[in-house]
Amino acid sequence: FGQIRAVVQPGLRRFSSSPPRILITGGLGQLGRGLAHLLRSRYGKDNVILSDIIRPSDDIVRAGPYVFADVLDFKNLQELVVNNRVTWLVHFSALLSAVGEQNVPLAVRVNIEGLHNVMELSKQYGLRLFVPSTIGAFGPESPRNPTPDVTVQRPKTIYGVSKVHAELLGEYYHHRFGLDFRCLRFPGVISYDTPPGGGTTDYAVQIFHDALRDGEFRCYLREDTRLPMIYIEDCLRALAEFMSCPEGMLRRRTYNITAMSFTPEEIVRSVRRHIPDLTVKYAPDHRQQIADSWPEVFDDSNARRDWGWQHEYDLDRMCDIIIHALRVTPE
Ligand code: AKB
Repeated sequence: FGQIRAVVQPGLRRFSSSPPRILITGGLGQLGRGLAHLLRSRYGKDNVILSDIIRPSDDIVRAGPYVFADVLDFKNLQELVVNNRVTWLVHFSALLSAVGEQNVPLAVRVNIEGLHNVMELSKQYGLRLFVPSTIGAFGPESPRNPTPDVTVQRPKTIYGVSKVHAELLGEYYHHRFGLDFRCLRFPGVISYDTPPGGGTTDYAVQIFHDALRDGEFRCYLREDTRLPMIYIEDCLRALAEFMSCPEGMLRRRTYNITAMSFTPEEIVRSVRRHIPDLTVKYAPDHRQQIADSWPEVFDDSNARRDWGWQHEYDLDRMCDIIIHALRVTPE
């Protein structure tokens, strides 16, 4: 009976066994703080440790445990896992698609060597390991509309190559050593209070800030570039649901998930319902070539069937919420 205890803190679900102890790497990127908030509400504040190599602000420290963790330093990670009795690891550290192309050696180190460290550590300590993958794990030879879970993957960015490597290595460690590896391929994630870090889909975040501040938006993709997208709330809920899913429900270790697919022209139309005078200029740059090699529509039917994935936000609903929130609390 030693393991069996009920958690009675207000607002928490009751557990028949101990809640997980979760470490999030790369925690000060676009997703970490929101995920920590969500998981802390489910599993208790002190059971979720946010980590990064960045000096945290006061509100990050106030929100719950925050530690320094360099994913390139195995011993540092090992010490954190041991000292904090970590049982789940969410590995967010990575250079995204556009920024990865600007510094390939760094992307190789962070995205590939960093992954090797967390993978090995998760194997040694029996952790449940979540690694996000991406629409960027596909390339021009993949079917683009729709793109299924299993198909040709020949990405043309170092980011995409590193994510295919993560998917394959994780699946191999699962098959060979029984590692509880879980991976969701995310589309472009849209948030308004945490900036994305150098991706190709970032225009769909930037538009809200530029439209409200200047009434002008310069888009680095062509107006007809269709890409799969998801609102951050849906993305984080998907991750939390997938991580808490009983093993028996999973029929694969890597799933596509998505909520919508739109073009710059379509998001502009949706934003103009609130800001009719918005002016837009299209000036495609190097990111156009990356976007042109990615899926237009993602097939996530396996996730919907196997573990009940369902999105809640479509384009208009997401735009309504973001514009309202940014008007109430301007930057
Ligand atoms: C990027 O644009 O690089 C990311 C992604 C789709 O993985 N947002």
